[in-house]
Amino acid sequence: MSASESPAEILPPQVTRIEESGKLPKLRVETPWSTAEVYFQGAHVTAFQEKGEAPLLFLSKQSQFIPGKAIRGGIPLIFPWFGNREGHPAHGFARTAEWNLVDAVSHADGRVTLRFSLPEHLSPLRVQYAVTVAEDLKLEFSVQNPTQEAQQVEACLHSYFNIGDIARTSVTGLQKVPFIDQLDGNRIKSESFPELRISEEIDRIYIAVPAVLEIHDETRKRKIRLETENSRSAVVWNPWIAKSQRLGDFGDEEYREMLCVETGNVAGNTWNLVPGGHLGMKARLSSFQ
Ligand code: TA6
Repeated sequence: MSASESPAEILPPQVTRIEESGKLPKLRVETPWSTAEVYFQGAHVTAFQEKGEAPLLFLSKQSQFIPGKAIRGGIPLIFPWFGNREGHPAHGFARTAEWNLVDAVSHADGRVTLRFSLPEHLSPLRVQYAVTVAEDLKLEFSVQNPTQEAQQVEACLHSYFNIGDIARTSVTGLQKVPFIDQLDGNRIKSESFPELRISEEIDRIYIAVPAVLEIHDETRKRKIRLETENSRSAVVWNPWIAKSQRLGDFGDEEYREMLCVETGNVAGNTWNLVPGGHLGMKARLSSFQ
């Protein structure tokens, strides 16, 4: 029985499994405030949209939805490493693995929670991920180390946000925060401006970030708020023109309508899980005018 047919799929009426031939199986969630979609591959949230609002997340029109290939957009789960690793998939294997659905719960107040677990044969660690859909999107990622050795891992919610125009977008909350500039020899620099604006390719790993970051989308007159717990890193990425053209699953012009602000614990903030240890991180994504 594949993970997407796990017995836990006694789904509440707000959750529908969609399995079209030749396509990756996914769950669609309807709440009084919003809709969402989550693929079993990677426990990958690909859509979240409040009723009457523009989608919160960006999903490339050229994403390929091929088993074993990361979906371009939404919220890829980066684990157990961030970045490239010789002979292994970039950003770890979690985002291309088929996760098990532990349960789908419709709460009395209308919220819906989907809980996923990484199949045990893929990692000696016990990894769980809960997605709660309401007027906002809550994500909780946790790792438990049942082994007798300490384990070092990186974990990151690689969130792609849908914006009206990158030229009229800024990120606040990063002023004075040091960052690793992945486009300049991984030099350590410091953010000097209260508002980060983007006019070229950007690929920065901010370290020791505050718990609240905001994306100001001037075109849509909306702010996207990221509220995190136990996430000391934030990665800001936009491929801009040249890299967009090199990416096979990303439109040449799509850099204009997306921005990655990824939250987690990577680079200098790698998690050290002692034997029997447990670590977790949370993110609440919301938007407001
Ligand atoms: O977001 C940071 C980053 O590491 C960038 O360097 C870029 O490679 C991006 O992730 C996307 O990576 P992917 O493996 O999904 O193409």
